[in-house]
Amino acid sequence: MALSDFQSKKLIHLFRTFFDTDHNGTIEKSDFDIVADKICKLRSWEPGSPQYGSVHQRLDTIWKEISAHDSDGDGHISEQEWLNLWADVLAKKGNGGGGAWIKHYQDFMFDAQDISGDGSVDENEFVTLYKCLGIPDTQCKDAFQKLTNGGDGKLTKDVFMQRFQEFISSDDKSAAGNYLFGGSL
Ligand SMILES: [Ca+2]
Ligand SMILES: [Ca+2]
Repeated sequence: MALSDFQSKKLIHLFRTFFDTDHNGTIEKSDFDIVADKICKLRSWEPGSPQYGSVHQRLDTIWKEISAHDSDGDGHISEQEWLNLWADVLAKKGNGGGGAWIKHYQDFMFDAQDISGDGSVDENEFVTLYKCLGIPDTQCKDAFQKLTNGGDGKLTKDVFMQRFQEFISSDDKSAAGNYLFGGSL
């Protein structure tokens, strides 16, 4: 199915902000290494620790799964390849589905946000991770307020998954999930 302009805009925001971390216009393995290093540094996980190994291994798996969509085989995912990937995902699976890598990415992002490991994400945890990944402070706080409909709540995994679906598939400009990746859209 064809993506709407609004869906494309959100997915390009995700591409540019969370995936193309070196901002060279394409996604490649080194972008994932940058994210892994940032998260390990934030959490003080040293090379050789199980947590360091796990972060790198999980992101490595996600990159391998995403790189299956590198249609021209140049080792990079371009913005067009990224949009084709999502059009394909949404066409095949409907609004409730996703490729294997999407589930892996959802689990990874939720775990990365849930710093205390209690199964839900509070504003401080959300802002801490997103700031580390380069989202401005006020934008992180604003996004968390939107995601939790007012902000004193916590983001549970169920709500996170619901917001993720809204982010990728909703054409409703007022959907809370539009803010999942900190975007001012
Ligand atoms: Ca890149
Ligand atoms: Ca490519």
